[in-house]
Amino acid sequence: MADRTRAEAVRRPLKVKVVRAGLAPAAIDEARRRVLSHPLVQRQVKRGRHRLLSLEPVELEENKGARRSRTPGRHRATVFDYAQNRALLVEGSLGSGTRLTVKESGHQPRPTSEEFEAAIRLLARDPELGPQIEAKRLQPYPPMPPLVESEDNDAGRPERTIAVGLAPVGDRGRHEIVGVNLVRRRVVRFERRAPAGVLADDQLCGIPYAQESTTDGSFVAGEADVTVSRGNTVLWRFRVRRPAATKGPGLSTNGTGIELRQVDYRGKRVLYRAHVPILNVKYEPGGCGAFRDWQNEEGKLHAVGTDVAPGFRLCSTPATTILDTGSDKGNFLGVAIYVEGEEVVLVSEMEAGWYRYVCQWRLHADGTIKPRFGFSAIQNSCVCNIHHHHAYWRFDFDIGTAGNNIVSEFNDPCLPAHAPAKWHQHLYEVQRPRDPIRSRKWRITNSKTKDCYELIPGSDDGIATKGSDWPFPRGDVWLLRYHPNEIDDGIAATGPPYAANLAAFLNGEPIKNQDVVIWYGAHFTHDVQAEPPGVFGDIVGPTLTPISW
Ligand SMILES: [Cu+2]
Repeated sequence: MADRTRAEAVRRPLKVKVVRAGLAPAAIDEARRRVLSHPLVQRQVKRGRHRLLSLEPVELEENKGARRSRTPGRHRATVFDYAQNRALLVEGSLGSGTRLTVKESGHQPRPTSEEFEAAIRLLARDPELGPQIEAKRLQPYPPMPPLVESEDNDAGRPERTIAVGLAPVGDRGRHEIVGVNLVRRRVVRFERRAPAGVLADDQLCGIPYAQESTTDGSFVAGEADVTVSRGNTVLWRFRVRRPAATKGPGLSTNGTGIELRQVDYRGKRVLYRAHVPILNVKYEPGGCGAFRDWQNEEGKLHAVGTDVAPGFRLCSTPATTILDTGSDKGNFLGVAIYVEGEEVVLVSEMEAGWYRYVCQWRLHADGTIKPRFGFSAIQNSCVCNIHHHHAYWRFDFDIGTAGNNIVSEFNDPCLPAHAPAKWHQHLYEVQRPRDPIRSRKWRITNSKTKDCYELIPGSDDGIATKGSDWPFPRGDVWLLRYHPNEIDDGIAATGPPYAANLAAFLNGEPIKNQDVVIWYGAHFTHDVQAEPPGVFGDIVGPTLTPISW
């Protein structure tokens, strides 16, 4: 077998086929137009200032029995009514706009690029800041967090106030983060030059901001079916979503990066779904505070190739990101796919305020999957301070079938309770620390077929309890029973809270011969000022590899 595989490798290159799937982007655009002009919505906003912030398909509950997911028929739109400082949640059918329901909400959704632009237009009229922006002494940039608590708070709840960073260009301006209250159309400034929990001082660290467009955090349809083959042998088959198509009702709270579904290797199911639903960052005391990030706002990477489906580019050479080039510039929003040696690589770049994230999946011809997450930033004051990034992958393993999966753990030296055995099975839900001293790793096995994948921690993935920000990271590995409503912890990116609440899923359920989900947290301590020349962040992640297949 090994010899044959090697011979195949020499003979033929990997072939990648990408076919558009799921919703057409036009269906979303059409529904957006219908919502804004609908009489019910118009009646609510009464010609006051308002804006459509987002429109997302309502995803149907996962059906593991179905061969392919069904296309959603309904949407939820969020319209912001500035006159009354409230959000309107508009639900309806994607096909026709006849029956809409409108609910109001005091929740402040994440701002869009359009709102950020509107905030900059208001800043231009500010007598002190306007001329400095006009003269390019100050460069506006999207900071963290994206919304600030406004001081205008007569109604006892925050008014919609967009955070705008103003970075000095050269040594002619003074760094500041301001709020722009879109309800009162007023600039909010802070004594410390920045809202609580962040910094805007003279020191800036990170890569210069390229001011390029992003997918804005709004839903952009982009799904595809990917087949990787060599000769007549299909090695990989899976469904993939671009990051901009991963946030919405039934999908996830903040997006999940590049999401893989129904991943089959050599005709057998490995994973039902694999993604990064939780991402956060915590600063050392005296730096900045903590943030919950989002994983659906695509930023530009550099990719040369053919656009094979909306949001998917099949590349002739490896795509490059900010981690490779140290440049915030790019030419493509979406998922770049390319072959590198024996691996097919899927990669996207994402933005959350000043953070830059890289999401990558590397699928080897031998069945190995390397999920990767990278961390970088454009210029700001917070990242001059040491901080800790945490990415939490959710691996919904369905080895062969959804059920009949078992999880065992390896320790060498063995655990006293299991001596002399190096392997032991986990019967109930549990949170497990990584333990490189014992070379700890896990196997997910189908108890009937004995097909098996191993989850091997990455050497740079950190240990939650050893980090100086413990207990913020909460843990390393969670072995859980599958539940369709446990896709993420439901905490919106605007926070608080910021820490991952996976403990909510941990209630002692049996996991033996069940449908098992493994959450894997990687912890990366980022010291931007200590990065040697040519290093622009770092990338982490575990290895998933077939043992018996
Ligand atoms: Cu960082």
